[in-house]
Amino acid sequence: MRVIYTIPLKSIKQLTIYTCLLLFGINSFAQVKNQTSGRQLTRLNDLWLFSKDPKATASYQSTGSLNWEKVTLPHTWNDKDVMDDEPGYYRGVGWYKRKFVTNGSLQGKDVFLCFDGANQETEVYVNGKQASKHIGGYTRFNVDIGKLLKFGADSVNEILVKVNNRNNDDIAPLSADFTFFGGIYRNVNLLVTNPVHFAENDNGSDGVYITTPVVSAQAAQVKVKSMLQNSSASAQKLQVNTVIYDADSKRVSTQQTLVQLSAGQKKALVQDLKPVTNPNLWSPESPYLYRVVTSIVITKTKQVVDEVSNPLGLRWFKFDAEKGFFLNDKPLKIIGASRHQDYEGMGNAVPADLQVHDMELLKQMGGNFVRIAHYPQDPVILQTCDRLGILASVEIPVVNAITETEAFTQNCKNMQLEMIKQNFNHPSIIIWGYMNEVLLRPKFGNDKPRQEIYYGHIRDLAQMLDSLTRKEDPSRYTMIANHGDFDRYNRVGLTKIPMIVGWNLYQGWYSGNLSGFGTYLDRHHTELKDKPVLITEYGADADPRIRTLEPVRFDKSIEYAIKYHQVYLNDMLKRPFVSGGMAWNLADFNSETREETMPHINNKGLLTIDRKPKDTYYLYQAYLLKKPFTKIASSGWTIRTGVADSVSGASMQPLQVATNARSVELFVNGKSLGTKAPTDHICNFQVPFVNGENRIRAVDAAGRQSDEVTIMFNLLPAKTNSMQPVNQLNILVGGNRYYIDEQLKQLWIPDQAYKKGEWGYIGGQPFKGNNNRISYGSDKNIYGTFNDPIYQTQHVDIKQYKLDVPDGDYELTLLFSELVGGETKEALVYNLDNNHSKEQSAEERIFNVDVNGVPFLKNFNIAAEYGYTTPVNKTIRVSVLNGKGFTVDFTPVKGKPVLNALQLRRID
Ligand code: GCB
Repeated sequence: MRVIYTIPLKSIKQLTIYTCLLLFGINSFAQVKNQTSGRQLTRLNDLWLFSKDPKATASYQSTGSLNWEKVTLPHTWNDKDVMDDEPGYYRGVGWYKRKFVTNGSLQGKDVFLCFDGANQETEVYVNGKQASKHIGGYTRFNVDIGKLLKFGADSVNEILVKVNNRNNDDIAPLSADFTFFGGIYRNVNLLVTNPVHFAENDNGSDGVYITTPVVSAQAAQVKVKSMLQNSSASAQKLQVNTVIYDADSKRVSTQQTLVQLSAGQKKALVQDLKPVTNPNLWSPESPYLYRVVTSIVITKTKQVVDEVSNPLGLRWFKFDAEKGFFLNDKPLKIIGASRHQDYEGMGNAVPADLQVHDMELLKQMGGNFVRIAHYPQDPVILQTCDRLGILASVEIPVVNAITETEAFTQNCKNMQLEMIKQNFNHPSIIIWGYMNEVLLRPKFGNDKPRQEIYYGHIRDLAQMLDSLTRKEDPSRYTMIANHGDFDRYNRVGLTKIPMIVGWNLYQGWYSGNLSGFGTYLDRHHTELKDKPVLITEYGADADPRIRTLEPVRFDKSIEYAIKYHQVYLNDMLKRPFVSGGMAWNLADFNSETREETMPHINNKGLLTIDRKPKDTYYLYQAYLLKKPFTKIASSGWTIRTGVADSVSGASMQPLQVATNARSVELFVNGKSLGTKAPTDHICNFQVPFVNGENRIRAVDAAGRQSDEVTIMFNLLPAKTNSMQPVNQLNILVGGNRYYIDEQLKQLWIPDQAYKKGEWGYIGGQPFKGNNNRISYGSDKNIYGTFNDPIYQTQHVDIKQYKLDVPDGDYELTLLFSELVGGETKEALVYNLDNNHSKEQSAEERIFNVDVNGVPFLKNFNIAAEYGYTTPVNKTIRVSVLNGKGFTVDFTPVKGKPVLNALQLRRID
């Protein structure tokens, strides 16, 4: 594992190094490993030029004519186009180039460009000659450029990199619910070594592999395997020194071994170190790290020619099919989340600090595990896991399907090897994975014999990857993550091959109901008795802008998501055979093909895509944290509206408090509402909201933890036709949810059937899209708005809308969007009971709208005038007189009239 050190410019010697770095054009953040170690590793992220102009697909020869823009790495070319309404994003070639000035000091050195990740096919050219080609977007690769460089005084070299993120059937992933952002989206480093060094060409690793064959509370055996390389023209007598330092930099074990390497030879050396006695064990509560420093010394001159440093965590673990997971002989329920690597507005090109912060947020949530899914991620993730004590699994991106070619198999094999070798020394890793939901929508559905052959290829690939993994690293477990089709995975044999079966389960979301989750777990326990199990995914969309008093499956409300996670957590926690589970996902992430309430974003995250905690995150804190925790879970819902009770004058609405205390007392504007004990870590209070400010304070039983929030309440009079003016009403017609428009700070409220003295629809029924999981509304992208949920619900066949409001001048806006028809889009593969392929037939819809008897919209045809799933707002100014309020009449000309939302504003 490679570590980059910052060295203060103390001595003249170091100044020389710094000068030399400036010559390379390396920015002021450049960091350098102490030169006595013999290697220099410096960041090379600045001063790149990038081109993706139409000629960008051209060959190397024609890159001279491209239009170049200045960029700094990490960089992706898809940060913007994945968010527009145009389906698809650029998947093709992008070129990067950079000048690289050398002086004589590099002569005789080995020089490598180290790419932490570029998606996904990368060719590197130096001074016009191809230096390498790498396949796969998620692992590191080192390119030996030394032989292609010019070394004269101030020689200018040109590095040119061609990156291609096109679809390539021979490279995983083929399809997935995430975006395949293109570019050099991780750091690039320049590595300069002496000719004798730890091998850089062993699958992108740093050439040192540490194992701990036996660890107990009394002693830990440590074995270090080093890949040594002599690229000089003469034989070398060497000494390899390995030292284990404890966290106080005290040497706790050392080993010196003499080795001889002939010219050009590469050799593996294994050192068995003297056991570390009474080791400080590594665990989530106490992530104690030793360091293993391995150096190569020329015997004759005593010169240290190379040195690498790796973390060492001493721990042992096991998965048991009956009793779950054990770390250092103690049972430990694994609870955490999966993580994708992108961030709002940045795509996958995310600075290290933000990535580290993700792991900190996982730790602060009380999580002890991260599933790094569906692909290996930036090196800082695992470094942070080691440091914070977060256990981890990593996997290669074989997602949804495979290609039955030799090339696909070989690429998978290389990815698996790279993943294992590059991350081998992280104590946080306990599992290597290699497939996710690979039988989701198996190919050849109409040709069963052919499908059996396909299954056979999947089985062979799984077997090959599993055997390879066990051979490369017998100290860890292997895992496949399956979707919830027990019989299919069993029949194909994928539940037998890995050491752990992972299930991605969505009962109560994509299919079935919440009680199906526990039933599924018990089925595993009965039928796969000997297989340890992890719930590798579970989750529900949670749009913090959507709230409801009546949560139902697929309403995307936070309230449903809380209910969902409570059930899943309870079911996992009470079953010892379930080793643990990982919520899908730590944070919302980009998935370009998704529509729903936040187009292009999968919002199952416990955090938003810019990493703000959702109430579900607080729920996890309440379940997992040992220290006292109390948080008002409805804290994101700070603007509310409701109708006043005619007796009390206030409006009763629920408010949730997440806690790990025995009880919580709630105060509203200083007055106690009493104390409540939580159910599944949530206290449900009914709060009598008054108009204006409601200062809410929750205090735990012991008075140790409290939380406060101020909720602005817009109290509607019990009767809207009372003399009290109604300044504004925003109604989501055909829906049962509240929607917070964050930009305008406005709240949209659920619809109701007309009640005298209030408002509501007359006739018709809520629109229901053509899939079984959705209770009302549509999940289609509404073009050109961020407020999709305003237009995604609709009342169909509506006869009238009445609003009984006092006399006055008003602006009435009727909001429409044609939700039926338009292009047939492919169903999202995960929606297993959704069949979008049968798009509801779009019969022509033409209707008239009259407001208080005056024609407003005549022969209104939304689709013809505006197109499908497009927001349409129609505003009319009306003076209400004689206590008549509003009557909006909808008269069909053809088909059924609709209304999606309604806004009333008083303007006098
Ligand atoms: C899954 C997939 C994951 C999706 C997730 C979802 O089963 O493994 O890639 O993002 O479901 O949210 O649909």
